Amino acid sequence: MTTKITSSAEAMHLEDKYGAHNYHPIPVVISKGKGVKVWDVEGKEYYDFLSAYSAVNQGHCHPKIVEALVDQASKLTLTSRAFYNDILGGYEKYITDYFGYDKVLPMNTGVEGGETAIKLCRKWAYQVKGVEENKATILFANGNFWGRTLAAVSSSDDPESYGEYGPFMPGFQLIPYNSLEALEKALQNSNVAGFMVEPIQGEAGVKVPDEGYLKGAYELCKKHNVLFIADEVQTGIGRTGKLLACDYEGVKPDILILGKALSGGVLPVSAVLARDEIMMTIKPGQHGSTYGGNPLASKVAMVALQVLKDEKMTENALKLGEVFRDRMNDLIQKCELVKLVRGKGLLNAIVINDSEESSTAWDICVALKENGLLAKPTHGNIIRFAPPLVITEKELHECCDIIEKTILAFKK
Ligand code: IF1
Repeated sequence: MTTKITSSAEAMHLEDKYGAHNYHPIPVVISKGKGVKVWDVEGKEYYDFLSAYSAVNQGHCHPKIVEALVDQASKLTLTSRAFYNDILGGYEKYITDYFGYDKVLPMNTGVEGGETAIKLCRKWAYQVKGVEENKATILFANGNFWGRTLAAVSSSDDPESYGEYGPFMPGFQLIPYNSLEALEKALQNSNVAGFMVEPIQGEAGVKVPDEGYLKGAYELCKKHNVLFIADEVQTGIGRTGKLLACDYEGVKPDILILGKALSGGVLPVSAVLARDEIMMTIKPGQHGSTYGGNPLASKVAMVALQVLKDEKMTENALKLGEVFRDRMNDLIQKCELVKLVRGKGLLNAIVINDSEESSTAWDICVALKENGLLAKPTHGNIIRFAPPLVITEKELHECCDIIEKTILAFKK
């Protein structure tokens, strides 16, 4: 028999007792979501300013996405790739047209997208670039985050991520983020096959590189015959006020990784997009996944991308991002506790004026929760604010009022 949860305390107790302790959640138990709002077990209403780490860009339980899910779920959910299905091809055409690539390789989670991109890049290095076998190097930036697999933690410089998980994957090299000099230096090695980078570093605390960095990095990669791989798992799908964050600099990645909001938060769907020269290096049997490209995910992803366009969510993120940062800059004038606000579109963070080790950012998030707004600290003293892109200007102002009131009243 399953347990029916009747209180938040009971739900938290069960997770604590029977679940691995690999997370430390804000103490709120969500049982319902709609658009920009969620409700806890007791019925208290909150604005969601995390959006499941930007997976719910289209808003919780978007009616058209849920309709597609339910409709397809009652017809066909999974065939594996041992057989064709009648949805996948249409989805592949749709998403490659949407983003302007020759081909897509469908996977499930964001980290699998990253793994796929690296495997593609290595194949390309050996077959097309002509790197000697087992010599290919992939460059990553310090502060990167692309998931939890052994390859992903092998490229991490955060001890929280990689500690005690060794031995690690060879052939990876870290360089400073936002430094074209460091990239150019690393590119002197002719075994470098790719540079994988987040256009804005999410986990590192919404770090926005200098204007011109992405374009410069792309051009350096071109000059040295190296693939520019963009991890847009968090920044993509309208979040930063453009369809892709790379669009700000007119950069078209050689390999593009998408995840999270590709399904509008309904189920794990990721995708790797590339041109034929790269994608065709992987032959039948050389990569795949049981669920990748399943008809349920394919249908959901098409609708999730369609509603983003139809409802102009990207444009809304661009416009309301300005409003949000203006409001936070006003707040900075009024209080000592907030040092700065940074971000693009509706991917923003405030930096709290305190040491990285203090619990201030966490305590502010708990106070925000009490006042009806959910957010989560990242890297010590930074709070990320990333509401669903369907938020209205009026709602955003209401949320900024909550943030302002909470922070002005905050006592350590
Ligand atoms: C956790 C952060 C966000 C990502 C980028 C790939 C992936 C992610 C740029 C992997 C995943 C997550 C996963 C989640 C926390 C989280 C996160 F706080 F760590 F930084 F979003 F901001 N590329 N990000 O941000 O995607 O395999 O998870 O689908 O691991 O606890 P995934």
